[in-house]
Amino acid sequence: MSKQQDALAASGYFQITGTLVSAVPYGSGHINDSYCVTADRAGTSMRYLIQRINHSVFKDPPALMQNIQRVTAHIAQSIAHLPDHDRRVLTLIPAKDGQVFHRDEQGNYWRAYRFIQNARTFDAVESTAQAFQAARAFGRFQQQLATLPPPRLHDTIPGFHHTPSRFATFQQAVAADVANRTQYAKPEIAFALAHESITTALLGANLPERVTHNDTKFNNVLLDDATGEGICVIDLDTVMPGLAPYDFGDMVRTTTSPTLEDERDLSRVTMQFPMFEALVRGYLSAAGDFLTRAEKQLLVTAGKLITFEIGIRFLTDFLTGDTYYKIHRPSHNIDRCRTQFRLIESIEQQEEHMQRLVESLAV
Ligand code: ADP
Ligand code: GN1
Ligand code: MG
Repeated sequence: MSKQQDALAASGYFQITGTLVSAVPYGSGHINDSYCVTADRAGTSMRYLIQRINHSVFKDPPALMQNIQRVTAHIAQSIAHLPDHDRRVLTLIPAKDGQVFHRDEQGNYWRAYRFIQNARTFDAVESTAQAFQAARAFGRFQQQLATLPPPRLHDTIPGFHHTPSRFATFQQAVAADVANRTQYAKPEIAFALAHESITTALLGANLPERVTHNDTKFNNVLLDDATGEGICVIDLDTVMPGLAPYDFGDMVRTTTSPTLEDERDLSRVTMQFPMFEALVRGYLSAAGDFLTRAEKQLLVTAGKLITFEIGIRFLTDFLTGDTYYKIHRPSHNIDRCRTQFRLIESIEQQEEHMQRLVESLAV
């Protein structure tokens, strides 16, 4: 069976009424497999978002699904009074046996969401209005989850944003050189080694633990087609306890340059100040009230730090033979790494200006 047939077969185990018609690969994520599934219900076409969870990355899919179930239910309850509330949070569709996932015969875990209509994601930012909206949506998401009742969420990937551990793994990859590729990445390895001091900038700051998203890429928020509003935060596998500035940092990484994450023309990769300003304004418009002064002071540092963290993760994957991220060409991971490192240089050139802006807005 092809992967699409697997997805269609898995869809049959969920509480979807009508006749299943097709499953089409969807989105541009690097880890899970996503499909838009269409079902015909009495002549009306209904869409669903079906995903296969990558269980070599997420080791405990039932725990992960329990997190998602709690998080989506909590947000749904808090916005039940709003018009359009069912487009403002993901809604899981239970399996026919009542569970929130389906496990197939090959041991794969699947889940299904209601499809949110009239909204879409973008891989690259096009306007400051989009940047503002994305940041506001991620800020609102943190704010909504500030009231999540105990117990603590599961760590779906332990040490996910423990940057010093990521750095140690990178150093081990250089030393082992299992794929014999260090020869092709000398300038990138040198850049990473020269920037080691960034790795402790947030962990050493004694910040409060919060419920955070941890993968706040620009393409993980749906923007409403009609109004442009950041309507729904998606891709919830990494929602777990974390530090708030990391979420802001990944917005800086993915929502300030006009380029894609894997742009090969590095002269086009640049931290655009107006985009950064829109991110700060959007994020603080939703999260400004609960963030501490220390968290706000670290927003610029977080942008640089997370760009570095993801850069060394791409570099590590290149050096170890492309085992983690999906790649679409042989040099994909080193291309992605170079883009991140170029963005860090651009941030470093504007860091003082960025910090002054944050100081002026973070009252
Ligand atoms: P990945 O881990 O592959 O990035 P995502 O959860 O981000 O998976 O979903 C992939 C893409 O599918 C998103 O970029 C978005 O365009 C779309 N998507 C995800 N969930 C929904 C949904 N419930 N309704 C409509 N589109 C969705
Ligand atoms: C992965 O699954 P996706 O594509 O949203 C990765 C993130 C990285 C991102 C880089 C679980 O996210 O940590 O920031 O790629 N997710 C995981 O694009 O490792
Ligand atoms: Mg995604």
